[in-house]
Amino acid sequence: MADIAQTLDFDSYWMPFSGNRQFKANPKLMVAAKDCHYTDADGRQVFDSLSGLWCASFGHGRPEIAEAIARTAKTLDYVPPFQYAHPMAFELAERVKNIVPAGLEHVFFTNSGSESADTAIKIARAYWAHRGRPEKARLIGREKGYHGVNVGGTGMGGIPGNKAFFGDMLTTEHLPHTLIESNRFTRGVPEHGAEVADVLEQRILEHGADTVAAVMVEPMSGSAGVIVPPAGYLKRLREICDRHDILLIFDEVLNGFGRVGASFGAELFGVTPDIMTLAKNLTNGAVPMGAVVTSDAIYDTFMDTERPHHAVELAHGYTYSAHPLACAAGLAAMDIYENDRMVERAAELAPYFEDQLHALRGAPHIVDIRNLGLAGALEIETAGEDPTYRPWKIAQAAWDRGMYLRFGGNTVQLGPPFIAERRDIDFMCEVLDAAIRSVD
Ligand code: PXG
Repeated sequence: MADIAQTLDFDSYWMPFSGNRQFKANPKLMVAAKDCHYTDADGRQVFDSLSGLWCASFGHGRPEIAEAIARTAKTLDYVPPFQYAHPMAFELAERVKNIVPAGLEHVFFTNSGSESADTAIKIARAYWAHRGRPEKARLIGREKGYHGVNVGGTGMGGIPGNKAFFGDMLTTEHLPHTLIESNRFTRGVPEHGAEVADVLEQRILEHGADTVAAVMVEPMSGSAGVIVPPAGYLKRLREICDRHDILLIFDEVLNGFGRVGASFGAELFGVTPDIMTLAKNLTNGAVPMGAVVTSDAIYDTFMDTERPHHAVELAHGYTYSAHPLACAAGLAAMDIYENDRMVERAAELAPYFEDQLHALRGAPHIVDIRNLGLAGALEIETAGEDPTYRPWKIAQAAWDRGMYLRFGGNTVQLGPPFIAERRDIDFMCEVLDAAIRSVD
């Protein structure tokens, strides 16, 4: 490490969502990745217990993806996505449409989960405007929700600290989260709490359904520390939205393509939203890409406009929407997803992951263990004033033991690659146990 670290100017790169000062005092540099492991700058093999940031779930360094990217870079580096296109954009859109639940039929490409969240919000509002109801503009999110960091997603997200730093991003309001004390240490889907959804109906009645555009939630909240929706909760949200003619948006950026042990949260919970946002596993993390998938009713509303034939139906898009390299990576990732039965692999490993994770109960400082599919979180008792301190310490201790561990808020989070073996899960839980026990 000393050699590489000494060649780098640590002050020029402002790292995102990072403790820049502590990183630079104790750098964690990765130089290669293959399957479930990173190689760090010291040449150590480091187990990737979060599939990157929940995005390289089919394993790192997939040659099919690398070859598709390289081939495309040589033949079609860039195509303007406004008014022009290339065949891979249509091919990937069709693949995605065929994978998501029936009823979601039209794919709009973005470059990230954050862009997908903002795009979904704009589509929802523009939909009501196209239908002659622009006053249906109010947006409802959920406490502890995470929809990325752009203006719309930050507003819709339910992280209280954001307001203090960034001010009002977008006027929104938030449903209560579904973390309930009596559900602590539940394996998988909690039994209690479907009625928390009823707050939505109260809010709609207070404001008038005529003023509400959409509700946006992650089926399973990831970043907040794997908050699994109680049985029946999402169905109730859907029923309330239907009763009041309000769009339901599922943010499946993190849930999607197998993480929850099914293809999507929508499939697992049997609830189809009007709009679904995607990113992460769509390209297995190899090239940035996101997507927003909508129902026929929404798409047709834009296409059936009375404006001239040549007019733009939705004044929204990015320079890099449907970028050829991203589409190439996405097509290769979708081949792997289907041919290597990624959902089945995640679902087969999930019960073992659940058993091993819950076997940590009894280790010090753990106040809750939550899991769904191949997502898990340990909630850590706060030491002193700062809930983030102990999780950070635990992650440092894991790093010293050869594992990359994600910490956020008062939790540490697990999202192993779907190609992991039982012995990888054993290693992960042994490191977790030792790391937790090493911390005061
Ligand atoms: N929506 C959801 C549900 C997400 O989880 C985003 C949107 C934003 O995606 P982009 O691609 O703009 O970052 C995310 C991102 C964590 C963690 O530790 C989760 C994310 C990102 C970083 C860390 O849980 N999710």
